[in-house]
Amino acid sequence: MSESITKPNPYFKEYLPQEYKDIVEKEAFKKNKSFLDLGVVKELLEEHPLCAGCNLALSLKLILVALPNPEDTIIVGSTGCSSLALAQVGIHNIHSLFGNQNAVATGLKRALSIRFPDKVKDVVVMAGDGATADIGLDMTLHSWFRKEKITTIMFDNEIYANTGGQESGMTPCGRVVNMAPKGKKFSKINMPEIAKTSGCDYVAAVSVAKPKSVFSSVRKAILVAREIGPTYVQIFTPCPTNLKIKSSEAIIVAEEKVKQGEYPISEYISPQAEEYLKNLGELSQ
Ligand SMILES: Cc1ncc(C[n+]2csc(CCOP(=O)(O)OP(=O)(O)O)c2C)c(N)n1
Ligand SMILES: [Mg+2]
Repeated sequence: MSESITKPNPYFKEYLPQEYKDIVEKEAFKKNKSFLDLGVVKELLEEHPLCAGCNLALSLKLILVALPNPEDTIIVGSTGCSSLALAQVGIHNIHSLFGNQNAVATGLKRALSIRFPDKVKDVVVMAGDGATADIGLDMTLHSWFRKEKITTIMFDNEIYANTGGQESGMTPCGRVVNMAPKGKKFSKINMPEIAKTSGCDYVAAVSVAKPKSVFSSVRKAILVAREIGPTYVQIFTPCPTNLKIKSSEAIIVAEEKVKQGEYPISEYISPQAEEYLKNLGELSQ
């Protein structure tokens, strides 16, 4: 999307919905926002159909405010709870077939770099744990092996939430869920470690309960993907509906499980990415 396309034609302006005019005029497209801008500037997503207390919805708002250049960002989503909200985000996004998101993002990134050789277009995959680490694992891994310059963000609610609660590879061992009544039989997949060994130059596992770390890891991941290589951010977003947590307490669970060591937080930056971020002055954030 370019600024000239998003700016309303003065002759038609009065016919445009207020929502659209607000997005263009009230700094939703401002570059390099701070996470303190959340709630102050016009947001790229203000309404969504997700459940009350949904940690995924909160993390999506944090991701959107962290985009270094929203106008030139294209989101690639996948089927799942996030896709219900992504359709209402005020920037370009593509809905891929469940699990195919990193393959679609690969084609898109390559096509954009041919079509706009002098412009940076950030391609950011946003998908659930089932889409990223189970059914789409092949596509996720191979985009990393090929060193595609895209960012992959996983909303890790540790379950197939949208289909009523089946276990995913990211569900912890022993967890009983609606459609795994005997409890999960094997351990949670260590995706951050897999991302690192598969060639990602920036890898972070963060919790939605720490907004600043979600913001800064998404920002670093997108910047590194521009110049260095693939990047991965995994956000812990426990699902109140499936885990039967009170809506008002969902964010507390996101904090407590990290404090109790049940959800490991980590960050890996490759030497090249570290050098690059240092030169950009991004490492102190
Ligand atoms: C090709 C394909 N396979 C299966 C499905 C069914 N399906 C829809 S959403 C979903 C679960 C998504 O789980 P996850 O990726 O963790 O996202 P969440 O809903 O938890 O946010 C599944 C299996 C589908 N829509 N398309
Ligand atoms: Mg999920």
